[in-house]
Amino acid sequence: MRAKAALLQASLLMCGLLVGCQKQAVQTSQTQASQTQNSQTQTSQTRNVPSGDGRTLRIFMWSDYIDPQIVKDFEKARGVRVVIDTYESNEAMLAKLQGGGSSYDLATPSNYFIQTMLRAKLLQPLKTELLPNFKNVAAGFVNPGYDPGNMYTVPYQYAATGLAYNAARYVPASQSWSLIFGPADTLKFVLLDDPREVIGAALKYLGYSVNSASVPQLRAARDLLRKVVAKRGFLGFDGGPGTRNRLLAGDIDLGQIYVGDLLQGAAENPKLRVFLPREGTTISTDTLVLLAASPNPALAREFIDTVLEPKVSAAISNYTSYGNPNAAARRYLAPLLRDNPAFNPSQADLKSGRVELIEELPPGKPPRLFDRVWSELKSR
Ligand code: SPD
Repeated sequence: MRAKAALLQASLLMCGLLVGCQKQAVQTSQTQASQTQNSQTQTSQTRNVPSGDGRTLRIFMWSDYIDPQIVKDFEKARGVRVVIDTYESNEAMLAKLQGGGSSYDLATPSNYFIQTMLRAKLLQPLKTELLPNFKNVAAGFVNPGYDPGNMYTVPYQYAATGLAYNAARYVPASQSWSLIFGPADTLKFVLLDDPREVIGAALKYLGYSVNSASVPQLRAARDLLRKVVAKRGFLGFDGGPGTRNRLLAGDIDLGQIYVGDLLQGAAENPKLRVFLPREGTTISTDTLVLLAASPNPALAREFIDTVLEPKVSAAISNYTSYGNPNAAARRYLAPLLRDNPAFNPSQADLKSGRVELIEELPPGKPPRLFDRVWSELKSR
């Protein structure tokens, strides 16, 4: 009973720390977009919202991010078709949506992209009064700093970012970013294809906030990363599932990865391990949003409300191994996920900022510097 109460308390605290407490500033620039992968479905998108047939729902989401059975059940229950295209980064998602040429109903951006998408007029109000299951969202995820009043988002899943290895190939001697950011060049490794994660990890390693807007601190992170990407052992940038597959194949010693993507693979191979480096790391919440160009907003809301059902929400997290922001779903979550410290960072780590929520950067010079640093690293 006491253990249960402690778990609940920890979850509530984590929830509170995961929504951010400040109103989000407006970001004026975007990191350079990478190419969207795995996109198979494209239809024409015009400035006028196309009207759909109400029978096909198109979702643009992070890869490996939903239990396919949930999708099949929804299709069967509603007599509709669900088409899912995937992306590996917020930047790729934004670039595709801004470029037009698609008619998605829903997407799953991270918390720190919401204000950017709003400014780009990509979102429409969700109207939570039309979502009876919104009541299941854990209190700490309601009315978040990145979307006051949950006008445009419901929380979908969350995860911290860690360093992963395949213990059958290599076991690190420490749990530190210095394994890849230090001077040694003996390990093969990849970094996430995600500017906020890569620059954020460097900032953390240097003792700064992942949300630092200090030009000298960002320059220090840039100088460090220049050396890191010049190492012989650096094998490039990759998405979460790509990194997991490279670890499974034994191609790399270490990979920066969203914890959920690694834990998904650990079910297949228990030698896959992940840790949160001692210098600190990032955490972020992905959301479900209704796109302004949605041809089928009614069907899209039905899907969102289904995802908010306790058993459905838990089934998704049990499949993906990502954190779950649905209070009513907790009792259905796999105990293994609830107990993994990399999955559930401790209260102390969240409070101290060792595990820090990525927030949108304030407008102006630092985001532009951020963009330049990322462009340079990618074009090395
Ligand atoms: N395969 C699912 C990946 C989900 C990643 N979450 C976003 C983290 C953004 N920093």
